Formats: sequence, C-alpha cells, structure tokens
Amino acid sequence: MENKLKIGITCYPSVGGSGVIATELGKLLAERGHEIHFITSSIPFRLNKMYHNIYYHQVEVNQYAVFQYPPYDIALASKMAEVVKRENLQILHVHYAIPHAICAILAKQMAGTNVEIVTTLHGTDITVLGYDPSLTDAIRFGIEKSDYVTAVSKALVQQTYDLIQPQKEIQTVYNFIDERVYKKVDSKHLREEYGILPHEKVIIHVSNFRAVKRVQDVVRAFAKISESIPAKLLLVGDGPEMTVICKLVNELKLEDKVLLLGRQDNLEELYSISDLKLLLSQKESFGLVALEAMACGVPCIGTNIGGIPEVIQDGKNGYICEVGDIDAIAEKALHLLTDPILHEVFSANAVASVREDFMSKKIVNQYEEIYYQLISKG
Ligand code: GMT
Repeated sequence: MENKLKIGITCYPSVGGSGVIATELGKLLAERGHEIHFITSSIPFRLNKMYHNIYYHQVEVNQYAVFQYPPYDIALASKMAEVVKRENLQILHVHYAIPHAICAILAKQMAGTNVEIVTTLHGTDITVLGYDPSLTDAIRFGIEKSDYVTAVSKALVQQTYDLIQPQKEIQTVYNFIDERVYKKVDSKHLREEYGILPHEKVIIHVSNFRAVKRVQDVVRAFAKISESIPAKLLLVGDGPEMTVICKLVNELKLEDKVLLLGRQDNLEELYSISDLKLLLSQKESFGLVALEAMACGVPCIGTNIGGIPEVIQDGKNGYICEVGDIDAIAEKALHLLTDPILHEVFSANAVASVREDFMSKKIVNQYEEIYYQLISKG
C-alpha cells in the first residue's frame, strides 16, 4: 500500500469543465484516502458532499484604494504558500497555466519547501490566451517551471507546442466522468413535464453560451432537422450569447420547439431523455459535456476541432463535421435519428467507449502515478 498524500488543488471553482474535473479529481482522491486541500476563491460548485479529508481554503482578495486592480494572483500565491507550509503539502495540482501555475511557482519559493507542482492545461489558457503575445512568455514560464505538465487531449498538447513552444514534456491525461453519476437513469416523467410528445426526438446542447460554442449553429441545424422530423431542442446553460440565441429562435419561429432550460444540475436526467447531442464549437480542447452525454448513452455530433475527435469517434459512436457546416450536421443527425437500429448501436458504442477510455478509475490512477513518481524523485 502506497503512502497517502497531502495534495493541494487550485482551479477556477465556477461552473466550467476545468473546475468540474479538478473537483471530481479531488473527491475521488479523497475517497482513496488522500488528504485534499482546495485552495480557491470560492467553494468548488461540485463539492456538494461532506468528506472528512477534504479541506477548503478560501483565497480572499481585498480591494485597496491605492491599487487599480485587486491583487488576486498575489493573494492566491500567499494562500498557497501558507497552506503548503502549515499542512506540509507534497503536491500542488493546479488547473490552468496562468495564473495558477505561476502562482504555484511563486508559492513554492515563498514556502521554501519542495512541494511538487503538477499543472493541467485545459485549453482556454492555451487556445485563447496563447494568441496574446503579451502572455506567451508567462504561459511558457508557468509550463516550464512546473514539475509535471499534463493536457486534456493530444490536440491540446500539440497546440501548446505550436503556440507556446515550451521546452517541457507534456503528457496527455484525458478527462473522465464519475460513472456513478453519469449513466442512463429513469427520468421519462420529464418528457411529459416538458411537453415533449412521445413521437418527438430530443436534441440537447449544453454549454456556457460563449461565442466559441457556436450555439447559433446548434439552433440553425435544429431548424433544418425539425423540418423533416418532429423534434424538440433542449438548450441547457446560460452565457453571453443567450440574447442572440433567443432572437434567432424567434426569427426562425422555433419558439414551440426550443426549450431554454438555463443552468441545470443533474444533467444525467436530461441526457437520459435525449436522443442526440450537438457540440458544434469552434474551439474545444476536449469537450467534457460530450463525454457526459455519451456515458448516458447519447450519441453526439461534434466539430472537427481540438480534442473533440478524440472523444467522439466518427461513424462509430457519433459523427464529426466541419465547423459551421450546418447542412452536413443536419444530414448526419437525420440519418441517425431516423434509423433506430443504427441509433441503438451508436448509443451502446458511446457507453462502451467511455468505459474503455474515460473511466474515472483509469484516469485517477494516471494522476496518482504522476504524484508518486514526483514524490519518489524529489
Ligand atoms: O469551455 C469552456 O468554456 C470552459 C473551459 C474551462 O476551462 O473550464 O473548458 C475547457 O476545459 C474543459 C475541461 O478540460 C474541456 O472539456 C473544454 O473543452 C475546454 N474548453 C475549451 O477548450 C474551449
């Protein structure tokens, strides 16, 4: 039996894939007996249960009249250093190169211990910030000075080398789902409650409605699909594009067919009444929401960008289409939704591929091995 570890975790604790992965990882590590210390600006939203070995250290940022901006990064680094020293943390696992890896590097120096820094890249830090020349050096510094760096897809590893050119090995560690939560459940009552008729197909999209998610394409593709078959679209989430989307739904006269559900928990219940998921983003380093749907037996159509083709296998458990190719997306969707046998095969393949490649046990083992490897070296 290997030693139990003391691990600090920092992420953006708000709704978002990186926060979900960081929190779920912390919970699963705690279930394996490790002591977990979340060091974040607010309590991670998925930390919804009591664990005796999970601690939460809040980073408080005060506003001072003399400073133009509140010093979040410095406050985070100070809190990290304080917790590392007081709790004798062996690992600091941070999600995002900036600011979190840089804060961890500073904290390590402040604490004066040999805490090992593991940085996981999730995408936004590379595919958005990586294009800002004023930040490239800082991102490279965060990566190179981390003790171990992972990225959530092979595509993101490649993009990081292309954009940031770090002299550092980056390992792919895929995202995962908690299979105890994400599975098909009996939520048929929701169909009736939402006014979905028995013969209607249900298409779902879940995101934070940022422009990069191209929710307009989802609505336009749905408009084409619903010209041919009776269907409803569930739009789950909220964000900057919502106003534009509401306008588009009205313009296309889809008010009776599109359900705007806002942010929701217990997504497995919505996936369990869905026949197809659309993830038509312009940038997506992984696409955790596709994985969650697949685990519930929902085939997905995704775009041919970033890590999506590593999650959705074209022609096996879903389809991959080019960004913005509404006609192809609608055609593939109709092909799948009008062939019940094919749909059943894709649905079973989706569940099987999650079990094969993205089970929490497999991925948490990989992170645990990284931690032990670092500790034994250090
Ligand atoms: O996609 C977002 O807007 C949120 C963002 C985040 O940082 O939480 O998601 C990123 O990390 C997720 C978890 O690794 C990935 O599943 C998403 O693909 C990735 N988003 C992008 O690359 C745009």
